[in-house]
Formats: sequence, structure tokens, C-alpha cells
Amino acid sequence: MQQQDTAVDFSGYDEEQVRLMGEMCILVDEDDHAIGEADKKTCHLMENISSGMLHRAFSVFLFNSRNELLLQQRASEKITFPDCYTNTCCSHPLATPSELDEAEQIGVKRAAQRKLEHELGIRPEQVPLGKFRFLTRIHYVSPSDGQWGEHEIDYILFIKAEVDLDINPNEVRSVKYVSQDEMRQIIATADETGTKLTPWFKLIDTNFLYKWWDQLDDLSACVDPDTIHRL
Ligand code: DMA
Ligand code: MN
Repeated sequence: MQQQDTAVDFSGYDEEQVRLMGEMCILVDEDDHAIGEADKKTCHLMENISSGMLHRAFSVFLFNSRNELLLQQRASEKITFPDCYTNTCCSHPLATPSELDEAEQIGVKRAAQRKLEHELGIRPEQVPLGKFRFLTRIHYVSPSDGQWGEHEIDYILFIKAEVDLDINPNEVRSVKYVSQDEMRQIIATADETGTKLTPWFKLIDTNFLYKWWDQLDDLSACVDPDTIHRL
């Protein structure tokens, strides 16, 4: 695989988001075997994605006791997919021993707990590792703009928990709990209301979300750990 160390002109981007581009992500092959590491900048440049570079990610869907989903609108400062509405929290497990640990997807769950606190101010004790349900993996590719994009194997994590929020405005512009009906309405009217949605959230919404959501109180039939869905 070609790994480019491209000089990127970060002028005009948010300083904190540029700093986070130095985080080390986990490179994987198409079967999700960890094969190396690369910084977040390298992983998200379309020129590397075009030559096949793929990394590991997670998407958390957090529901309250009324089975409403917590949506977030990404901050304008985000370098990829700014201002888009999406699921509760997404990011990448880092190339550290604790987040590389694949036993019971514990590394990905640790990363999820870390980012729920970083983005939304949710204290780790409100989202204990044992409460996350890993459902399945999704492999997708999606450009953000000409220069940046995503190419990931995305671990889907569901969690039902009552949480206190203290949102980080550098990450999150707004949040909102929605019922299934409200979610369907947001999606159906997105074009006319000018609501931008992230591509991975649209894919999950179209292919899986409602059948999983219907079974929130017993997800066992939704758990499919061995499949990597190619969307
Ligand atoms: C990346 O999310 C992960 C997925 C599933 C797209 P992100 O761009 O929100 O990551 P981060 O919060 O680390 O910038
Ligand atoms: Mn990514």
C-alpha cells in the first residue's frame, strides 16, 4: 500500500482540530486485521484512500430510557463533515495497547467511552464498558470534500443510558433526542430543510437503524460480530 506523507496546508482550519489530526489511528485490511498505524491526517486524505488505505472506527448510538436516540450536529470547526447531523458519537480507536485490544471489542468500547466524554461531557461511569452492545461492522468509503474523506471499518455500538451532557463546542454544535418518528421525518425532509447528514449515518439509517431500534430492549438477534457489511 502506498502511504503518502503529504504536506497539507492547514491554514484556515481550527487549531484544535488540526492538533487532533496527529492522533494515531489503526490501519486495517479489508478483513479488519490490524496491519499498522497512521495519523488521522494521513488516514483521511482522499489521495491515500484512493490507493486503498483503510482504518478502524466506531459509531455510538446512545438511547435514553424512553428509547430516544441522541443525535449530534457536528461543529463547524470539524475538518471532515462540518455541521452535519449524525449519530451520538463517532471516532477512531487509537493505536495504543488499550484501544488495540480486540477481546470482546474492548478497545473500541474504551475509545467510545473516551470520546463520549471528550465530545459530549458524558462521565465514564454513566457509560460503563459493559453496557455497550457491539452489533456489527460496516465497511464504507465516502468523500467529504475534494481533499478529505472517510474509508473505514466502522464498529456499531449501541448503548441505553441516562446521561448528563456538557457539550464540547469545538466538536459538537448541537444535540437533540429524537423518537423513531422524528428521525424518519428528519431524514425524509432533509433536502427541503437543508439538513446535512453524514454519509455513514445515512447508510446505517437506510440499511439497519430501525430494525435495530425496534429491538433495543433485547438486541441479541441484532448481534452479528463476524460479518463486515460492505456498503
Ligand atoms: C470518525 O468520526 C468515525 C466515523 C465512524 C466516521 P469523526 O470524524 O467524528 O472523528 P473524530 O471525532 O475523532 O474527529
Ligand atoms: Mn475516519
